[in-house]
Amino acid sequence: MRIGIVCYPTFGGSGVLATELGKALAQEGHAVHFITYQQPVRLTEFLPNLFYHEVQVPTYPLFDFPPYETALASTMVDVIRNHELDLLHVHYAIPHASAAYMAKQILQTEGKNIPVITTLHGTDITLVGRDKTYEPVVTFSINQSDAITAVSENLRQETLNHFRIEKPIHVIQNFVDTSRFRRKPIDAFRQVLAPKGEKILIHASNFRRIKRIPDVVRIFAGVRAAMPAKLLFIGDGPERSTAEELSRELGVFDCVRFVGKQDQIEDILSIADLFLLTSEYESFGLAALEAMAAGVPVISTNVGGLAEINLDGETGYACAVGDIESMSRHAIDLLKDPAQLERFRKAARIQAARFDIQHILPQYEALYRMVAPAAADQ
Ligand code: GMT
Repeated sequence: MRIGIVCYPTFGGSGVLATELGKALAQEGHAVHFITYQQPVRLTEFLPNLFYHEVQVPTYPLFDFPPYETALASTMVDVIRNHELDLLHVHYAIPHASAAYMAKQILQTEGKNIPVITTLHGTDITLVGRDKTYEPVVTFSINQSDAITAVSENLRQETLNHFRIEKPIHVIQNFVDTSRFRRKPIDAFRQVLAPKGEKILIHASNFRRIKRIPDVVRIFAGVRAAMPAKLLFIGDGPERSTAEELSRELGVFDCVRFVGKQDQIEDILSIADLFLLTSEYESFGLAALEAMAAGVPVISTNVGGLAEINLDGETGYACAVGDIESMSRHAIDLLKDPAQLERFRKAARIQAARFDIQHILPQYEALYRMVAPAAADQ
């Protein structure tokens, strides 16, 4: 099939998932066209049937806010016309679902029906989408989609609780490629970061408030008081300076490394002993799943879709939001017991395998066949 994928190109989970999906679809022989304003961060390899169309947003002195959504809808129309796309799969409702609706309407005047699938990822529903400023457009454009998916059962429920959705929401959970995300023998790298055999804890995110970054630092300070340990922060964002300040205040700054945004996160995860995810909410928690695939147990909160992936007492521990004491204690107990840590590692890997891309990709393909049966028959 010829598939258009619209996503945010940045380090957020929805963009990562959309890009990995597009790459996997292209490997299956579909022609995949990414439409967004910048090359997606994980779109690094060349495949003959993988295309990238950059949305240009011309500026004009009149515009305080250049109209990205209009430019995006126009680019969608252009790509659909010129490449005869069979369907459009948009990730993150705002503003992708409404731009897709606009593109669909324009093409309908030319007698072309382009099916639109909207995948809801999280904050488009739980935070931003619920804001009164956006809610009517979000509700309308989700309902106008030919199919709707949510990345976890929890997000499906959240959507139904807060929006008047008139269509079924299909749950297609996020996935990981376990052949890529796995434990790799890169001890030399570990040696550089933790030369004295210190335990390595990792947090990866976009450092937004919802991630409760100070909790990560406090948990680490608890661990550091009990044993030699290092904390690696992967990613960047608004709470980074808070993390730096707090780690100075708690006297652990020398043991904390900020490694910034990383493309090869699978290599870094390979040296980790524990992954920390302290969010106030996660619709899914893709970063935790990727860590588990690399055999890293997860200490997380037990909110949203996290409970669907991190099995408390088996693949890690899932605690109440803000319960720093329990999270530190679990981390210390696990790190002090190599046999138990090994059991958790294996369980994490087994659990991640349930979300392997091989199981999830066919679910998207089945949905594509449902919304565009004629194209699927070709
Ligand atoms: O807030 C983020 O972490 C980024 C955001 C996004 O849309 O880029 O992530 C959301 O989508 C991810 C992929 O489906 C999920 O794994 C994250 O849990 C979700 N974030 C939240 O719900 C806060």
